Amino acid sequence: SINYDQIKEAASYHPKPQNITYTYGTAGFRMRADLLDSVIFRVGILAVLRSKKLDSKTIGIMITASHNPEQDNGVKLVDPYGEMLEQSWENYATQLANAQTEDELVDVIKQIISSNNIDESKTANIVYARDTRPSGPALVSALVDGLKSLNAKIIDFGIKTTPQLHYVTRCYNVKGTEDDYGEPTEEGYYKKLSTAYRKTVEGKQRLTPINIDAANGVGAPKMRELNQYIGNEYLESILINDDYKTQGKLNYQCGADFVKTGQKLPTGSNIKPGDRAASFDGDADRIVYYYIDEENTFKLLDGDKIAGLAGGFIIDLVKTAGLEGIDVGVVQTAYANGSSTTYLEKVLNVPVSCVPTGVKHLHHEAEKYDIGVYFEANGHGTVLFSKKALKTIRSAEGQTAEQKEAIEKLRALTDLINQTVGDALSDLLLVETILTNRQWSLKQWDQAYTDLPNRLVKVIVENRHIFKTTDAERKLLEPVGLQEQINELVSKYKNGRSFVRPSGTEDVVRVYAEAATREECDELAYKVAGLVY
Ligand code: NG1
Ligand code: ZN
Repeated sequence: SINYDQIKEAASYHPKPQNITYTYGTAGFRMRADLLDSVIFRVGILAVLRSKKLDSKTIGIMITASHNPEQDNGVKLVDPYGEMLEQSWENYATQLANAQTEDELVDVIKQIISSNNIDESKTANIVYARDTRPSGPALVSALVDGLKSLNAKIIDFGIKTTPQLHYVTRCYNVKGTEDDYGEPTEEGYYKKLSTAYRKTVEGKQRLTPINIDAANGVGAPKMRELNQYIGNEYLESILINDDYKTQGKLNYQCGADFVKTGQKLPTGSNIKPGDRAASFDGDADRIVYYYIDEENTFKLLDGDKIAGLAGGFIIDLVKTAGLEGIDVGVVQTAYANGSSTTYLEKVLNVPVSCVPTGVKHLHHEAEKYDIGVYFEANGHGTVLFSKKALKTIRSAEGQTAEQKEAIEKLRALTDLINQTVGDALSDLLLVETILTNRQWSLKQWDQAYTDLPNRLVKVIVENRHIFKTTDAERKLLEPVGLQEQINELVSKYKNGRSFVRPSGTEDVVRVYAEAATREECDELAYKVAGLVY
């Protein structure tokens, strides 16, 4: 069982800095790496308690700060099936991180144990990974000190993408059961995805090369590796911004967040009209596509476009396969472009739910459908197949050749798609599969609908916590009266929509606006920002 002196001794090497309050937010802890040593040590402790609480199930820990600048880092816990840490435990993370002294730390640990009836004698199993950030190794050693202070059984999964860590965590926990998810190894991941990909494109004409901006992050070596398993005859990719070894380059003027936010090409890209391109973010859990048209205009195919593409393809397959009992739904956030929602509801005729920002909200909502497609506009998303859907797809036989083929494709998709979390590599293969099957260019895909001009601005305010939202963050409850002022502004614009919410990852308030034209949209965004400021 637990040796508290051992914990105190280990903790004394990882003291909490004075005058700082940590918060476990939508993306775990995330900030300048030099402030994270004590936090990571304590996250190790929390993971051990979580594993003990869940009967020794393996808990995952990912050290990354995604698309943030290179000097930042972060950490988050992954629950046994690859989901984000259960929300009620986020508080414990925050309490552990903020315990000032070793004695306080021990008190918090004891409280967590007693309020959850944790059996101290249970073994704790942990798997961890990190991205390519230079601060990674030092933070890993703080983590290991935390894990060892509670005698956990530890697996070092090395440098990986965030979705690979989610994948392996699930694999460990369901191995040999009816929910088996594949081999709990990096190789198992590549084999599963590549085999499924080859099945879905077999016999189809290969598309032109896909230019991939890997944000100079971990996605670069991992995409290379994956492509070797797939084979060039099935997928031709050209990597740029693949220098993950030179300091200062990670996410710098490149990557999915840079492209989506700036609505422009990443540094180093020299694509021409007709070329196909995509960007990953720094830990390869987001992807956006783009091209330039004949007029040399930059055209973005973001998470909303991917949701439309994937939703449409899956609905067609389900219909063709004759699996009428399976319902398909799409989950979005308030940041989804209004045109995408209209397209999904009116053209594809799928139910669309809107939930608050943050993957855990999207994920849980998507679980309510037999097949739930969820994407954030920024390119983070995936598709979930319920147990019922999996069973139906696996056991269906089909009468005609057409039905059989559709069933085979659906089956392959359940392996191709990383259902634990949004995954740039897996999502790239999903998009490539659909475009190959449809023989569509990016322009043809883009023609489904035209995005309404939109603008996202950050406003720095004295205290963002006074902003309280409702209706999936689309309306403000507080400060009282502000929503009425926003409504009045919005009503003056054709196709106008705007909302205000406090960020969960940065100390800012975000203002989003869309309207019929670029000028009107920008004007609306700045006027609403003016109300907030
Ligand atoms: P916040 O900072 O709460 O807006 C941002 C993204 C989310 C999500 C999280 C986690 C936008 C507008 N917000 O959240 O979509 O990705 O970070 O990384 O893109
Ligand atoms: Zn990311």
